[in-house]
Amino acid sequence: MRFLSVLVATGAVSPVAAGVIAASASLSIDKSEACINPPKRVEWRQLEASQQQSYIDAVLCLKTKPSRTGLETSLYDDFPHVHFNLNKYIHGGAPFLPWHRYFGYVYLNALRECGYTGPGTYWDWSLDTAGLRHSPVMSDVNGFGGDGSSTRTETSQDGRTIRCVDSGPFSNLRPEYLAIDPVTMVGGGHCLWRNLPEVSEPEAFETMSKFFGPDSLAELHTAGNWTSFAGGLEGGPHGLIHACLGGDMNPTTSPNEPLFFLHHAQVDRLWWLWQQEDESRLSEYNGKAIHYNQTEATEVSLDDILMMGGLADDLTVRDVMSTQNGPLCYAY
Ligand SMILES: *[C@@H]1O[C@H](CO)[C@@H](O)[C@H](O)[C@H]1NC(C)=O
Ligand SMILES: *[C@@H]1O[C@H](CO)[C@@H](O)[C@H](O)[C@H]1NC(C)=O
Ligand SMILES: [Cu+2]
Repeated sequence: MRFLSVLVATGAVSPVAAGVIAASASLSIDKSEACINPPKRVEWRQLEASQQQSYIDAVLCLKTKPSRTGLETSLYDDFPHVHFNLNKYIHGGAPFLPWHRYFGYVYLNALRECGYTGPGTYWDWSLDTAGLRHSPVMSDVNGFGGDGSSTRTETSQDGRTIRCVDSGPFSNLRPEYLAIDPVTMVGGGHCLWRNLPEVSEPEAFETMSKFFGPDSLAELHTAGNWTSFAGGLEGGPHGLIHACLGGDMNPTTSPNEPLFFLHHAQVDRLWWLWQQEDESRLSEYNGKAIHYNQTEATEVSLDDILMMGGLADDLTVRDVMSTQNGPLCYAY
């Protein structure tokens, strides 16, 4: 709380954001509560302008809340920190979709504690193949700001020159941690940074954007089994959007980028839409993963634990397979 009052005194946080502060414990999940009328998540463009603003204010507010995972930094920084620590388990294997589904749910709950009352929201980037920077999502007004700046740069913790986002609501945001390789993360803070290939390498963007456009998504939707669907989604459109924002969206601390969560909600929605095609897909889960504290990949199961590193109760994969019949309780 002392940290917060210093920020308020120096005007570093808006009174609106500061008004909702209360130290919070790890999110606990009541598994016995029935899911009735699951609320729908909507595309960013479907939110009212006031809801967009309230979402953005809540994101900024996370920086003023204490860490839940025992860090000396903020609740904002807990998300990239947890994501980095679990890297081997949550990427490149079966847990990718269920873990990120739960992670996005925990994040939305954190925004709720910061006063956001609007619907959960996703970014349908398949609408933006003409250039991500033209998307309303990347607007300076009621959006997440645009590309990094070639004139406002700084040196990151690992000695790179990074292009700071210098427009929009996050131009003063300073994420604390940065993954400098898959096993090393450093503190010290840096500006939120982006580096859009569509500006620096338009031809590369044109090639990549075909793979996250409507035709590619329609093809992915016809995948006949979990392995081809989940693998195609993670390695295809999911990875390409990370690459097409660049900057903070690339390293394993990518939840530093506020758009990470709108992106992953879209990834989650694509899985949800695929699951809608056949009820058996609500329990279709197989393949391998490098489980926590292990080095070799082994078979997964619906009873595997999805760890949240202290941000929230751990759940099982089974708990999150359906968003509408289980503790998460939402739809698209
Ligand atoms: C899943 O689908 C892919 C692509 O159609 C196919 O090659 C693979 O054999 C299928 N896997 C299983 C386990 O059925
Ligand atoms: C892995 O190791 C960490 C740290 O030692 C421990 O907290 C965690 O419970 C372990 N995870 C599992 C699934 O055993
Ligand atoms: Cu991830």
